[in-house]
Amino acid sequence: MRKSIILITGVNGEIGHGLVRSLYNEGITNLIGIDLNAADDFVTERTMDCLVGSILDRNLLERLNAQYEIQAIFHMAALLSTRAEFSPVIAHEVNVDGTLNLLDLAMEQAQSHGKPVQFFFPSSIAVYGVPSLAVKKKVGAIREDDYRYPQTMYGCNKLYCESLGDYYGKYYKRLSTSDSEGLVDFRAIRFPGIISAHTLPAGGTSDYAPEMLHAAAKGEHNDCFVREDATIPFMTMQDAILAIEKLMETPKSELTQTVYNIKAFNPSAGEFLSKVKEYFPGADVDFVINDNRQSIIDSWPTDVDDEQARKDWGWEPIHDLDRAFSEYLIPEIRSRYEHK
Ligand code: AKB
Repeated sequence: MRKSIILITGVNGEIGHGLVRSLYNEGITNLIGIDLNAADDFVTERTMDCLVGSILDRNLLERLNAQYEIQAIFHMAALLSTRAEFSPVIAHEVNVDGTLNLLDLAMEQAQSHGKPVQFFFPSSIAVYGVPSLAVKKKVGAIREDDYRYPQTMYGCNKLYCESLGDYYGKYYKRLSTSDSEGLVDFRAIRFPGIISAHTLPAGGTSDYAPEMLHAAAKGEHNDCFVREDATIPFMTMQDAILAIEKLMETPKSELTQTVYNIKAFNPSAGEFLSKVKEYFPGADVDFVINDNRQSIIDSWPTDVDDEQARKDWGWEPIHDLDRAFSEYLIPEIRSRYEHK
């Protein structure tokens, strides 16, 4: 009998860490991780096994396929938006081909054990592209179907993979005689920028907010690469994990979409800095604008409409901006750096 497991790709990354922390605390012990880098002690102590390797390595995925019965895949591995702009072809390989490999693994597994495999895909506000700052200011909270004109390789990859997931879930090989509908139970959330108290992001464009906060907590200088009025939605890592778990627990019959917006708060970079200064009055931050990264932020919406997530699966964030700082970021970040 193959052992039943839950697979997390990109397990050593920010959301991977958050997921491992939360699933382990809930008593889930059959987690298998994959990451390009060896997992750190936090992750290895909370997982059954962590494989070092690439999601592009079909032999590695084939070994997983043979060895385990996969119940669910949380596919977190990706090259984020800033990094992807430096290596668009590699980004496409990792973000699209890698996702295709995992969707295929999910389908093979579901066909072999005869039960649907749940597949979680973290999409992003990067799928949106608003044409100008004037439009960005005017449109306010945008719905899932609006402004899907991504201006980054990462955004293009995420948008396309949402469609791939839909294809695997609903239309896979529709000309064949065997019925595969529903075997891959694909669900996706378009995340805003995520702020964790425990980890720092790498290679994203929303990184300016968490970088500012962590630098202040460490007493270090920070150059913020966007203007003070730059505004996109954010949420805490705790809320991001809550959302993933809530969406994945919801019976499929209650979901009217495969892809959902969610949001929590959307301060400008200047408002975020003011909040940081309430707790770290000495925060040493200069606004040193990187025009290229700024233009990516300008193409992302100020706000998103998450009405459908609220209706279908009861989405509601724990943290608004004030509570994010007072209840999560500040207590945890202080204890993190005090213990270093
Ligand atoms: C990035 O900045 O690339 C990500 C995202 C918004 O998806 N954090």
